[in-house]
Amino acid sequence: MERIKNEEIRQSDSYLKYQEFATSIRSHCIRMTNRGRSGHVGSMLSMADLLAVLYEKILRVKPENPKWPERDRFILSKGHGGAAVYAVLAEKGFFPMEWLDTYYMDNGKLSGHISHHIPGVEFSTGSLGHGLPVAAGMALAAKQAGKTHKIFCLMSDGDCNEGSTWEAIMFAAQHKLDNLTVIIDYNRIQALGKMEDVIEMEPFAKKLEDFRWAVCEIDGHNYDEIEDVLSKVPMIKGKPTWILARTVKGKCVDYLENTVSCHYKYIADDKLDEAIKGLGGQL
Ligand SMILES: Cc1ncc(C[n+]2csc(CCOP(=O)(O)OP(=O)(O)O)c2C)c(N)n1
Repeated sequence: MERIKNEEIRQSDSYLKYQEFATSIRSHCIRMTNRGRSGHVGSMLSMADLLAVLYEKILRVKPENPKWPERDRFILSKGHGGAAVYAVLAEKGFFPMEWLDTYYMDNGKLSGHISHHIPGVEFSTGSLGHGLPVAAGMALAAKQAGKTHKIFCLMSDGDCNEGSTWEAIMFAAQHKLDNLTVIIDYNRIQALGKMEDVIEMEPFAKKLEDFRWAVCEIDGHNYDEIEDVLSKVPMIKGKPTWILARTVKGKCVDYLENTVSCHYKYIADDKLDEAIKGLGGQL
Protein backbone atom coordinates (compact mmCIF):
# COMPACT_ATOMS: atom_id res chain seq x y z
CA MET A 1 0.00 0.00 0.00
CA GLU A 2 1.17 3.47 -0.85
CA ARG A 3 1.06 6.05 1.93
CA ILE A 4 1.43 9.53 0.52
CA LYS A 5 3.54 11.71 2.78
CA ASN A 6 2.54 15.32 2.94
CA GLU A 7 6.09 16.65 3.00
CA GLU A 8 6.86 14.85 -0.26
CA ILE A 9 4.36 16.95 -2.17
CA ARG A 10 4.54 20.67 -2.74
CA GLN A 11 1.47 22.68 -1.90
CA SER A 12 -0.58 22.81 -5.09
CA ASP A 13 -1.26 26.08 -6.86
CA SER A 14 -4.94 25.26 -6.54
CA TYR A 15 -4.88 24.96 -2.74
CA LEU A 16 -6.67 28.25 -2.07
CA LYS A 17 -9.23 27.58 -4.77
CA TYR A 18 -10.06 24.21 -3.19
CA GLN A 19 -10.25 25.73 0.26
CA GLU A 20 -12.64 28.42 -0.91
CA PHE A 21 -14.83 25.90 -2.70
CA ALA A 22 -14.91 23.52 0.27
CA THR A 23 -15.86 26.40 2.56
CA SER A 24 -18.75 27.31 0.31
CA ILE A 25 -19.90 23.67 0.20
CA ARG A 26 -19.83 23.48 4.01
CA SER A 27 -21.57 26.81 4.32
CA HIS A 28 -24.37 25.72 1.96
CA CYS A 29 -24.78 22.43 3.85
CA ILE A 30 -25.09 24.20 7.19
CA ARG A 31 -27.71 26.59 5.82
CA MET A 32 -29.63 23.93 3.88
CA THR A 33 -29.97 21.59 6.83
CA ASN A 34 -30.89 24.50 9.09
CA ARG A 35 -33.64 25.63 6.72
CA GLY A 36 -34.90 22.10 6.12
CA ARG A 37 -34.71 21.35 9.86
CA SER A 38 -33.14 18.02 9.02
CA GLY A 39 -30.19 16.31 7.38
CA HIS A 40 -26.90 14.56 8.04
CA VAL A 41 -24.69 17.57 8.50
CA GLY A 42 -21.72 15.74 10.06
CA SER A 43 -21.59 13.46 7.07
CA MET A 44 -21.60 16.36 4.62
CA LEU A 45 -18.86 18.29 6.42
CA SER A 46 -16.73 15.16 6.42
CA MET A 47 -16.53 14.86 2.61
CA ALA A 48 -16.52 18.51 1.50
CA ASP A 49 -12.77 18.63 0.76
CA LEU A 50 -12.93 15.46 -1.33
CA LEU A 51 -15.80 16.88 -3.38
CA ALA A 52 -14.03 20.20 -3.83
CA VAL A 53 -11.01 18.59 -5.51
CA LEU A 54 -13.10 16.14 -7.51
CA TYR A 55 -15.29 18.84 -9.04
CA GLU A 56 -12.64 21.56 -9.37
CA LYS A 57 -9.98 19.42 -10.95
CA ILE A 58 -10.67 15.78 -11.62
CA LEU A 59 -14.10 15.07 -13.05
CA ARG A 60 -14.66 15.74 -16.74
CA VAL A 61 -18.27 16.92 -16.72
CA LYS A 62 -20.27 19.63 -18.49
CA PRO A 63 -22.83 21.52 -16.42
CA GLU A 64 -24.52 22.76 -19.59
CA ASN A 65 -24.83 19.19 -20.87
CA PRO A 66 -25.16 16.88 -17.83
CA LYS A 67 -25.76 13.79 -20.00
CA TRP A 68 -22.70 14.35 -22.22
CA PRO A 69 -21.89 10.73 -23.18
CA GLU A 70 -18.12 11.06 -22.61
CA ARG A 71 -18.46 12.49 -19.10
CA ASP A 72 -16.79 10.89 -16.12
CA ARG A 73 -19.34 9.27 -13.84
CA PHE A 74 -19.54 10.20 -10.17
CA ILE A 75 -21.66 8.20 -7.76
CA LEU A 76 -22.23 9.17 -4.16
CA SER A 77 -22.92 5.92 -2.35
CA LYS A 78 -23.48 7.58 1.05
CA GLY A 79 -26.66 9.18 -0.25
CA HIS A 80 -27.61 10.58 3.15
CA GLY A 81 -24.93 13.25 2.64
CA GLY A 82 -26.38 14.23 -0.75
CA ALA A 83 -26.85 17.91 0.16
CA ALA A 84 -23.09 18.37 -0.19
CA VAL A 85 -23.25 17.16 -3.80
CA TYR A 86 -26.31 19.36 -4.44
CA ALA A 87 -24.28 22.33 -3.18
CA VAL A 88 -21.44 21.46 -5.57
CA LEU A 89 -23.75 21.02 -8.54
CA ALA A 90 -25.51 24.33 -7.88
CA GLU A 91 -22.15 26.13 -7.55
CA LYS A 92 -21.02 24.59 -10.84
CA GLY A 93 -24.20 25.67 -12.62
CA PHE A 94 -25.98 22.36 -13.14
CA PHE A 95 -29.15 23.90 -11.73
CA PRO A 96 -30.29 27.22 -10.22
CA MET A 97 -28.84 28.16 -6.85
CA GLU A 98 -32.35 28.85 -5.48
CA TRP A 99 -33.08 25.14 -5.54
CA LEU A 100 -30.80 24.78 -2.53
CA ASP A 101 -33.32 26.75 -0.49
CA THR A 102 -35.86 23.97 -0.95
CA TYR A 103 -33.73 21.13 0.41
CA TYR A 104 -35.64 18.68 2.62
CA MET A 105 -38.87 20.65 2.30
CA ASP A 106 -42.33 19.52 1.30
CA ASN A 107 -42.69 19.97 -2.46
CA GLY A 108 -39.06 21.11 -2.61
CA LYS A 109 -36.77 20.34 -5.54
CA LEU A 110 -34.08 18.59 -3.48
CA SER A 111 -34.76 15.46 -1.46
CA GLY A 112 -32.97 14.52 1.76
CA HIS A 113 -31.14 11.62 0.09
CA ILE A 114 -29.55 12.13 -3.30
CA SER A 115 -31.79 11.70 -6.35
CA HIS A 116 -31.01 11.10 -10.03
CA HIS A 117 -33.93 13.40 -10.93
CA ILE A 118 -31.50 16.26 -10.32
CA PRO A 119 -29.19 17.31 -13.22
CA GLY A 120 -25.66 16.03 -12.66
CA VAL A 121 -26.67 13.15 -10.36
CA GLU A 122 -26.06 9.74 -11.92
CA PHE A 123 -27.82 7.50 -9.43
CA SER A 124 -30.12 7.73 -6.41
CA THR A 125 -28.76 6.26 -3.19
CA GLY A 126 -29.61 6.18 0.48
CA SER A 127 -29.69 2.52 1.25
CA LEU A 128 -26.04 1.84 2.01
CA GLY A 129 -24.10 -0.57 -0.21
CA HIS A 130 -25.72 0.32 -3.53
CA GLY A 131 -23.17 2.74 -4.99
CA LEU A 132 -20.27 0.43 -5.73
CA PRO A 133 -22.27 -2.33 -7.48
CA VAL A 134 -23.68 0.28 -9.86
CA ALA A 135 -20.31 1.98 -10.34
CA ALA A 136 -18.68 -1.36 -11.11
CA GLY A 137 -21.39 -2.10 -13.68
CA MET A 138 -20.78 1.29 -15.29
CA ALA A 139 -17.04 0.64 -15.36
CA LEU A 140 -17.51 -2.73 -17.07
CA ALA A 141 -19.95 -1.22 -19.58
CA ALA A 142 -17.44 1.54 -20.41
CA LYS A 143 -14.65 -1.01 -20.95
CA GLN A 144 -16.82 -3.18 -23.17
CA ALA A 145 -17.82 -0.16 -25.26
CA GLY A 146 -14.18 0.94 -25.61
CA LYS A 147 -14.87 4.24 -23.80
CA THR A 148 -12.18 6.12 -21.90
CA HIS A 149 -14.23 7.98 -19.29
CA LYS A 150 -13.64 7.14 -15.63
CA ILE A 151 -15.99 6.10 -12.85
CA PHE A 152 -15.60 7.50 -9.33
CA CYS A 153 -17.57 6.27 -6.33
CA LEU A 154 -17.47 8.12 -3.01
CA MET A 155 -18.40 5.75 -0.20
CA SER A 156 -18.58 5.68 3.58
CA ASP A 157 -17.09 3.18 5.98
CA GLY A 158 -20.72 2.24 6.74
CA ASP A 159 -21.13 1.27 3.06
CA CYS A 160 -18.48 -1.37 3.68
CA ASN A 161 -20.68 -3.18 6.22
CA GLU A 162 -22.91 -4.27 3.33
CA GLY A 163 -22.50 -7.58 1.50
CA SER A 164 -23.31 -6.00 -1.86
CA THR A 165 -20.19 -3.83 -1.50
CA TRP A 166 -17.96 -6.89 -1.11
CA GLU A 167 -19.54 -8.63 -4.10
CA ALA A 168 -18.74 -5.54 -6.17
CA ILE A 169 -15.18 -5.41 -4.79
CA MET A 170 -14.57 -8.97 -6.03
CA PHE A 171 -16.34 -8.32 -9.33
CA ALA A 172 -14.27 -5.20 -10.08
CA ALA A 173 -10.98 -6.98 -9.40
CA GLN A 174 -12.03 -9.99 -11.45
CA HIS A 175 -12.82 -7.80 -14.46
CA LYS A 176 -9.68 -5.67 -14.01
CA LEU A 177 -11.72 -2.48 -13.85
CA ASP A 178 -8.90 0.04 -13.65
CA ASN A 179 -11.29 2.75 -14.86
CA LEU A 180 -12.99 2.54 -11.44
CA THR A 181 -11.87 4.52 -8.39
CA VAL A 182 -13.40 4.28 -4.93
CA ILE A 183 -12.83 6.98 -2.35
CA ILE A 184 -13.74 6.04 1.20
CA ASP A 185 -14.74 8.92 3.45
CA TYR A 186 -13.05 7.15 6.34
CA ASN A 187 -14.29 9.10 9.36
CA ARG A 188 -14.77 5.89 11.37
CA ILE A 189 -18.11 7.06 12.77
CA GLN A 190 -21.43 5.58 11.72
CA ALA A 191 -25.07 6.31 12.61
CA LEU A 192 -25.08 5.12 16.20
CA GLY A 193 -21.50 4.36 17.07
CA LYS A 194 -17.82 4.27 16.20
CA MET A 195 -16.47 1.61 13.86
CA GLU A 196 -14.59 -0.19 16.60
CA ASP A 197 -17.94 -0.72 18.37
CA VAL A 198 -20.04 -1.49 15.28
CA ILE A 199 -17.97 -3.48 12.76
CA GLU A 200 -14.20 -2.94 12.78
CA MET A 201 -12.69 -3.08 9.30
CA GLU A 202 -8.97 -2.80 10.12
CA PRO A 203 -6.62 -3.76 8.65
CA PHE A 204 -8.72 -2.10 5.97
CA ALA A 205 -6.03 -1.35 3.40
CA LYS A 206 -4.62 -4.85 3.64
CA LYS A 207 -8.07 -6.39 3.11
CA LEU A 208 -8.45 -4.50 -0.14
CA GLU A 209 -4.97 -5.41 -1.31
CA ASP A 210 -5.85 -9.04 -0.64
CA PHE A 211 -8.95 -8.49 -2.77
CA ARG A 212 -6.61 -7.43 -5.62
CA TRP A 213 -7.20 -3.66 -5.58
CA ALA A 214 -4.53 -0.94 -5.78
CA VAL A 215 -4.75 0.78 -2.40
CA CYS A 216 -3.62 4.15 -1.15
CA GLU A 217 -4.16 5.98 2.11
CA ILE A 218 -4.40 9.77 2.34
CA ASP A 219 -5.50 12.60 4.62
CA GLY A 220 -8.97 13.36 3.24
CA HIS A 221 -8.71 17.02 4.23
CA ASN A 222 -5.35 17.67 2.60
CA TYR A 223 -5.98 19.09 -0.87
CA ASP A 224 -2.51 18.28 -2.13
CA GLU A 225 -2.76 14.64 -1.19
CA ILE A 226 -6.26 14.35 -2.63
CA GLU A 227 -5.28 16.03 -5.89
CA ASP A 228 -2.07 14.06 -6.21
CA VAL A 229 -3.65 10.64 -5.94
CA LEU A 230 -6.78 11.41 -7.94
CA SER A 231 -4.71 12.83 -10.80
CA LYS A 232 -2.79 9.57 -11.05
CA VAL A 233 -5.56 6.98 -11.16
CA PRO A 234 -5.46 4.19 -12.08
CA MET A 235 -2.60 3.64 -9.65
CA ILE A 236 -1.85 0.24 -11.14
CA LYS A 237 -2.82 -0.81 -14.66
CA GLY A 238 -5.39 -3.60 -14.59
CA LYS A 239 -6.53 -2.93 -11.00
CA PRO A 240 -9.34 -0.80 -9.60
CA THR A 241 -8.14 1.91 -7.19
CA TRP A 242 -9.20 2.16 -3.53
CA ILE A 243 -8.41 5.45 -1.78
CA LEU A 244 -8.76 5.34 1.97
CA ALA A 245 -9.24 9.02 2.82
CA ARG A 246 -8.97 9.64 6.55
CA THR A 247 -11.50 12.29 7.51
CA VAL A 248 -13.13 13.87 10.54
CA LYS A 249 -16.90 13.68 10.79
CA GLY A 250 -18.33 17.17 11.36
CA LYS A 251 -15.09 18.76 10.07
CA CYS A 252 -14.78 22.53 10.56
CA VAL A 253 -17.53 22.92 13.16
CA ASP A 254 -15.63 22.56 16.45
CA TYR A 255 -18.32 21.14 18.67
CA LEU A 256 -19.45 18.61 16.03
CA GLU A 257 -16.03 17.26 15.07
CA ASN A 258 -15.55 13.56 15.69
CA THR A 259 -18.82 13.10 17.59
CA VAL A 260 -21.33 10.31 17.01
CA SER A 261 -24.17 12.77 17.65
CA CYS A 262 -23.28 14.90 14.60
CA HIS A 263 -24.51 12.18 12.24
CA TYR A 264 -28.19 13.02 11.96
CA LYS A 265 -28.29 16.64 12.91
CA TYR A 266 -28.87 20.16 11.66
CA ILE A 267 -27.42 23.32 13.13
CA ALA A 268 -30.10 25.21 15.02
CA ASP A 269 -30.77 28.94 14.61
CA ASP A 270 -28.90 30.01 17.73
CA LYS A 271 -25.68 28.30 16.53
CA LEU A 272 -25.91 29.21 12.87
CA ASP A 273 -23.89 32.43 12.81
CA GLU A 274 -21.15 30.94 14.94
CA ALA A 275 -20.89 27.87 12.69
CA ILE A 276 -20.67 29.88 9.47
CA LYS A 277 -18.18 32.34 10.99
CA GLY A 278 -16.09 29.39 12.17
CA LEU A 279 -15.70 28.27 8.56
CA GLY A 280 -14.34 31.67 7.63
CA GLY A 281 -17.35 31.97 5.31
CA GLN A 282 -19.56 34.96 4.59
CA LEU A 283 -22.69 35.48 6.66
C1 LIG B 1 -28.76 -0.59 4.24
C2 LIG B 1 -28.88 0.54 5.22
N1 LIG B 1 -28.90 0.27 6.54
C3 LIG B 1 -29.02 1.29 7.43
C4 LIG B 1 -29.12 2.58 7.00
C5 LIG B 1 -29.27 3.71 8.01
N2 LIG B 1 -28.07 4.52 8.04
C6 LIG B 1 -28.03 5.73 7.46
S1 LIG B 1 -26.50 6.39 7.47
C7 LIG B 1 -25.89 5.07 8.35
C8 LIG B 1 -24.43 4.96 8.73
C9 LIG B 1 -23.68 6.25 8.67
O1 LIG B 1 -22.29 6.06 8.72
P1 LIG B 1 -21.46 5.94 7.42
O2 LIG B 1 -22.19 5.11 6.44
O3 LIG B 1 -20.08 5.52 7.78
O4 LIG B 1 -21.48 7.41 6.81
P2 LIG B 1 -20.88 8.77 7.34
O5 LIG B 1 -22.10 9.63 7.51
O6 LIG B 1 -20.17 8.53 8.63
O7 LIG B 1 -19.98 9.25 6.30
C10 LIG B 1 -26.87 4.14 8.59
C11 LIG B 1 -26.66 2.88 9.33
C12 LIG B 1 -29.08 2.81 5.62
N3 LIG B 1 -29.14 4.05 5.10
N4 LIG B 1 -28.95 1.78 4.75
